[in-house]
Amino acid sequence: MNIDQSLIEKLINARSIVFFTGAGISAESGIPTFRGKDGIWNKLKPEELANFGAFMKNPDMVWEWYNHRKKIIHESQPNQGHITIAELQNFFDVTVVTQNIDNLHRRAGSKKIFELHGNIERNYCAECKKFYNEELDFSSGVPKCFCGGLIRPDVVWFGEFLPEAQFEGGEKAAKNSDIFFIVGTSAVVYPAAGLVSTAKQSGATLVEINIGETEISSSADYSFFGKAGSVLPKILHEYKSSVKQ
Ligand code: BV8
Ligand code: ZN
Repeated sequence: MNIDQSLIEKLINARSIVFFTGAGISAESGIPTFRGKDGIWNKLKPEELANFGAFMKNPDMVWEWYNHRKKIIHESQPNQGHITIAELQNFFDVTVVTQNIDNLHRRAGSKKIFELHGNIERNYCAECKKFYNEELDFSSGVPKCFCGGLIRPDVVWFGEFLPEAQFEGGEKAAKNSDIFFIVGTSAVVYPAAGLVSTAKQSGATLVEINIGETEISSSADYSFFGKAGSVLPKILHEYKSSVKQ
């Protein structure tokens, strides 16, 4: 796969770049995506698990599912996709705007991260919003807060508003970006997917990296159809060798 020289030119003149990421960037770390062939949503319906009503109706089942995902995440490592994005901080003002709750961008060394859909490593009381980020004890069922409220994972469920500061931060970054990379997302969940058109309307160059076509392929200026863990290092390599010349 060759990287268009015109994109490398744009990178050489760029100041701030944004990486808008989805489950696809963590696939090579062994974390199942949602809609891929072995995607989570093939087996379980999001409305059955990733929403507040389901949690209040059956908190044990919902926690069983999040603890299962947390175990997979703890047994996984950031891959070359996450690592390359972190390394690009040495050359650009890089902002990560992610839909992933897996904390892998942070573990890879990325500093400026907006988590639109929360983070599985944090928890809070569904009643009084008190945070509980230590390891939770499930020996007597779903853990409760001092106030008696149920403790839930700090993730955004369907029908819930996104954390304002995170979404506004992502929106601002999209508006100020010279190059807006869209990596490993099917871009169907809103309002997150709306950031693609926000960046486009602000004049950013859109670069899609995905193993297949998506909803936004038609509006991308560049589309690289390959694995993020191999395409991103190639782009960094091409950039480095161009700035050296
Ligand atoms: C809300 C956290 C206000 C929990 C998640 C407008 C139009 C239509 C619907 C709506 C709308 N506005 C709101 C809605 C409703 C809903 C929505 O968008 N529904 C969709 C399904 C149509 N949105 C909401 O409910 C949002 N809240 O709007 O609140 C409100 C309030 C009251 C009433 C109404 C509105 C909240 C949405 C957040 C839900 N939480 N996650 C958890 O993780 O458990 S969403 C979750 O699913 C992820 O965070 C992510 O956002 C999404 C999955 O998408 P992707 O990450 O892209 O993953 P996917 O598997 O789909 O795709 C992977 C891609 O990677 C593929 O393209 C594949 O080809 C590619 N790939 C695979 N391997 C690789 C690769 N690419 C590169 N390299 C590889 N190796
Ligand atoms: Zn409480």
